[in-house]
Amino acid sequence: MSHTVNRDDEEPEPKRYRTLFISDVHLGTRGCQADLLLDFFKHNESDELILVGDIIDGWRLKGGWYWPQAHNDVMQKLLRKVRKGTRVVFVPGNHDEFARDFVGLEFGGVEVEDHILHKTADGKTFLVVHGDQFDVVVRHARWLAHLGDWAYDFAIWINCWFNRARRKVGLPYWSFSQWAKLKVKDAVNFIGAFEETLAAEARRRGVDGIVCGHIHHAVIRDIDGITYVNTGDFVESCTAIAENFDGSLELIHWKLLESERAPAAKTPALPLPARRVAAE
Ligand SMILES: [Mn+2]
Repeated sequence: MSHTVNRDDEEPEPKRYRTLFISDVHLGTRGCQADLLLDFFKHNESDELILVGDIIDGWRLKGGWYWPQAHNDVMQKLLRKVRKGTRVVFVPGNHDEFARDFVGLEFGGVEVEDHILHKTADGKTFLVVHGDQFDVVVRHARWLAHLGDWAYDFAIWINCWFNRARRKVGLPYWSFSQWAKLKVKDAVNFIGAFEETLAAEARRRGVDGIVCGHIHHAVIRDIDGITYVNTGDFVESCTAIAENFDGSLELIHWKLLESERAPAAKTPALPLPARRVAAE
């Protein structure tokens, strides 16, 4: 028997999950870590892949074309996943808001949805939504609470149309993180307010938890009985959320894993990526 050396054998089998959630890739911008994302896709597979918004940065593309080969490779990889049997769902965010016009349609087998309800293997229901829809609510949470449901719904409506109008006239997305000016105390307050607002939305809809992105701050935490899950981003922290086949969720730091994989790495285990609220 001959033993041919197949180059592919050098790579370990990809790890398989029931579901993978990623968001805030920002393809089309220089900050996008497309190479790390391709590396992540090479080592991780899933029955379902949910893209939780801001995958393509349509706002930045207006200001100048930046689309290197690696960004193309990510798109090709996503389409190849569909062909190989992965269910890929795209839930647009504010930066790829143009895709919201195509909700309910399919592109290359990728399903576009405004939001989805994801049922885990252990029977929990999660609302999956990018999260930008709640920026105005987050900012005005304190007095909105006194006005009741109509004000809350109105704030979400205003948020949607205000930013749609800004995009039409070529203005950048009004972002809460810019408003917060990245001061540590404000950023911490903002993250907390965002997390609480989205957990409240999950409670309002009677589901067990929420999966979102938008603020580039990955975490899995319990907020008064609601499981709040944020996928983070592939700009600086390079994080993803995985659902195992038993329904349990885990946060993957891909930069961290890559450094651990490199046998020649002299640096000790990296600390967790700096927690910053990036350009949302
Ligand atoms: Mn966003």
